[in-house]
Amino acid sequence: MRGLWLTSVFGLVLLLGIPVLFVTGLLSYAAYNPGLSPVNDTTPDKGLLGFYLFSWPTRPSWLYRVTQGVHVTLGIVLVPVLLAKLWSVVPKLFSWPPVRSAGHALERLSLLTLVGGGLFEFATGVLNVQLDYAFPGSFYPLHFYGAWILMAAFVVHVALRLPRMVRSLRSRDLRTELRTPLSGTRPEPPDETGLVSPRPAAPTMSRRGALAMVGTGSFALLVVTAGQSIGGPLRASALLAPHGRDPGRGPNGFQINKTAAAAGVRARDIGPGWQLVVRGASGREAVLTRQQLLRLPHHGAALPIACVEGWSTPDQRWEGVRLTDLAALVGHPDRPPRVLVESVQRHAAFGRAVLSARQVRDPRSLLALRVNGADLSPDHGYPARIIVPGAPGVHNTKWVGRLAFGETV
Ligand SMILES: Nc1nc2c(c(=O)[nH]1)N[C@H]1C(S)=C(S)[C@@H](COP(=O)(O)O)O[C@H]1N2
Ligand SMILES: [Mo]
Repeated sequence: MRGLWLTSVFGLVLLLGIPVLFVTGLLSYAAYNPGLSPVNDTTPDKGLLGFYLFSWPTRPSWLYRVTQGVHVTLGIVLVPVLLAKLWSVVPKLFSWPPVRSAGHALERLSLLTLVGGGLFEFATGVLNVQLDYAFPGSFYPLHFYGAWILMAAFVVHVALRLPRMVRSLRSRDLRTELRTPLSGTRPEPPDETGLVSPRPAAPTMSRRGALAMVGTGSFALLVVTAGQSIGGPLRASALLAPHGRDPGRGPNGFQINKTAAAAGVRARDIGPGWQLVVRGASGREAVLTRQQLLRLPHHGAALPIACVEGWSTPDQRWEGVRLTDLAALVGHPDRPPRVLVESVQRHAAFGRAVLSARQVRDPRSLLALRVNGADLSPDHGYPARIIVPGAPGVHNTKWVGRLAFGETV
């Protein structure tokens, strides 16, 4: 079966899919607002590679749900295609002699980068989702730099191979191929690419069989993955969801990233003695108990939680105090600046975040005290948590202890 046509079909799918992964991945990094503060920057020393960064918008509120849902779902769905593509060119990877000329050496090097970079990006992405941040902190730079290296090799590869791919796709008719059973399957004529075996054995599978096998693999992965982002009844089929398929019932019955226990939040940190410290840029401070917070004007917002891991919740009905109202308490009556949010687990990996002025000023950005008509559960951030439209889940800090407007870290 091996030959340029089959390689080109898998190649075409990756040619369409990998740029989508690249763009949604870069968007994910932009969504962290890394330019705002080192607190947000999971990839320090990005240098020139951060040229495209922009302030992440708050509209539409499902923005990160979609970009990151697509990134993770598509990445997982493309795994069988990537493996099939590599299988289809395996003879080339071991061709002998390994280097014939300087030009050939360069080409081999770009292929090594392409294959290595591809395997690396897919492996780190899947491991990060499934092993619950297997490499805390270091995942982001690895995946980010790896993406740029992969894309450089990808662009070179496409530039070199696109004409050949187009020619080969035209050389066989897809519909005819899909009607050809095993008994009618013949090897492609040997060509200069060397993909076709010089002495092909009798086929054990048709080309349509190979396409069906890979397609079924991708479809199966889609079925066990997409539900974690789409939600509703589909969530039950999301067997690969890293945080379980059944988040329980009731107002707080939606996905939990880290439980209070897992985050090391102790009962006394969030008990009756809990207080919120709000600080303004001029140094003005307000200290509020939960009772006092509950007496401030309350507002509602229907917003999702969307995690970098690809899962998300449908809109939840949050209630709490507007960030603009809290800013007004400490000397920012209008146009409040950015805010540093610190949870009671201040020194933990996701215990702090800086929100942009644009995020603070959105009337739907809340310090939420209640969700779906009930108090927040400890695992969802009781006594109070941040909820910001359009932002990645990690910026929706739970167990908030301090808000410092205008503070730069
Ligand atoms: N203090 C604190 N807040 C946190 C986290 C954390 O580990 N500690 N995890 C964040 C991440 S990564 C996500 S996706 C959301 C998940 O919110 P949920 O568990 O209520 O769904 O909380 C965010 N807030
Ligand atoms: Mo997350």
